[in-house]
Amino acid sequence: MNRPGERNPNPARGRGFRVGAALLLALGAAVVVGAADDDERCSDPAYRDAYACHQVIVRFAPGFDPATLSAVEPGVAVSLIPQLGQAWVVAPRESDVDTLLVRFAALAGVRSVERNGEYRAPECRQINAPILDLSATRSALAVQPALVAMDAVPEPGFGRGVVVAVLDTGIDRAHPALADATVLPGIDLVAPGAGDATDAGDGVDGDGNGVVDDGYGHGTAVAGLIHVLAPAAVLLPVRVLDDECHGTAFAFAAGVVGAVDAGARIINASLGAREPSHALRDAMDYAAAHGALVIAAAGNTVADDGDGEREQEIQFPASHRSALGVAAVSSLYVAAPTTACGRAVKLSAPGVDVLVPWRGRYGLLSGTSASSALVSGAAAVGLGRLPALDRVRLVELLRTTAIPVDAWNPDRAGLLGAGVPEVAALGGRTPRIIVPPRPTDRRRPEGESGR
Ligand SMILES: [Ca+2]
Ligand SMILES: [Ca+2]
Repeated sequence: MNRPGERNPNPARGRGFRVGAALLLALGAAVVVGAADDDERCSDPAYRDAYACHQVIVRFAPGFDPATLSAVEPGVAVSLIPQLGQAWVVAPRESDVDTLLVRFAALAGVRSVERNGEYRAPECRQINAPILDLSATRSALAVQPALVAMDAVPEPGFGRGVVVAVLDTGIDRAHPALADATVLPGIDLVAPGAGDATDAGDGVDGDGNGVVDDGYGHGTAVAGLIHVLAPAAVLLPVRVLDDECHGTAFAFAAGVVGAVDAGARIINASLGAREPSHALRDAMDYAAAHGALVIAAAGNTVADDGDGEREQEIQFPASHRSALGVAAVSSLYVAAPTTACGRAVKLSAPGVDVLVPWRGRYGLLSGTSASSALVSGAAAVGLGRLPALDRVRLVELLRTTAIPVDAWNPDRAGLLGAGVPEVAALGGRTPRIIVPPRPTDRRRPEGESGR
């Protein structure tokens, strides 16, 4: 797929919680009058936190000629995801995006239009980067409390034959923790054309939040956790987040499609957005239809809803019905204070002070990104042993063998999924942590097919 070299024309992007993002979603032909200057809207940090400025996604039906989009507005750059029937339109700065949305939506063959949403790793929303642990070594990764909690004693052959895509900031292949890992060249959707999915910072505070390269290292940390559990799994880096942890719905959708087409059976998404988008639902449906399982961080979002109650929303795509959404618990199975949780969560995994590869060394990462990565590693162990499992049966295996955690979390019973993956069981070994039978797990979620 081709895409413009142009990045977000407004580099000064802010941070902060998304407010009212839902109101701006799903713009259609009947919505929005008044030509608000897009630059003005983009000066609002809450807006920039939800959407990439001057960018639109158009979903179209088969037979639609994307060249029509360029004809509507001179100067737009159009990139395509042909598999999904989606176009990414980057408008010139002077374009009025509201009007553009209305005009695109009116074209014959256009199914829907939307602004291109922002995606991030949840840790980057909070700027709780890992704490560097200078004393840690590579061998400590495999014997840390998080792995003990998962009953994981990694074996060199675990995960053999399984391609795990890491949708993130890229992977630093040179990190000692990945020295024996098979890492494919990968897909770069941040700087397309460069073909470089390496995780690296540029030394520039690209989003102007006062932290230089706040995203750099995240993908390597995630990849390191997958690799330590499933050393024989093949890692596919898909760079959808830049070194300031910013990504977009379109890049994410393209990343999912690219990962599926490259043969990934497991797609780790330690990232998300508050609001779903049509573009991303298409991508999730594509992954499900091709038998790939998207394992996603539930999110670390904790917001005060005004009356002192904490509201913890599950981010998208973890909330999607075909995804395996993962919440964070401690290595003693107690829910992490900042984890999002809820009925849409299917599993939990350690996500408090998890030792990860971090910027050439090692660090302690807290957040559902770590939890998602550990579940992806566990899933690779199960799939490596039982490659004939389809997506739904793999989830079923992970859930039925999981170590239940509700007893440690009476106030969140039913909100942390089936519990923490039992890696020994997934690898065909005798579990050391005995799991009681869970008859209710035999029911499949509504709407799931047998693929
Ligand atoms: Ca920054
Ligand atoms: Ca940077």
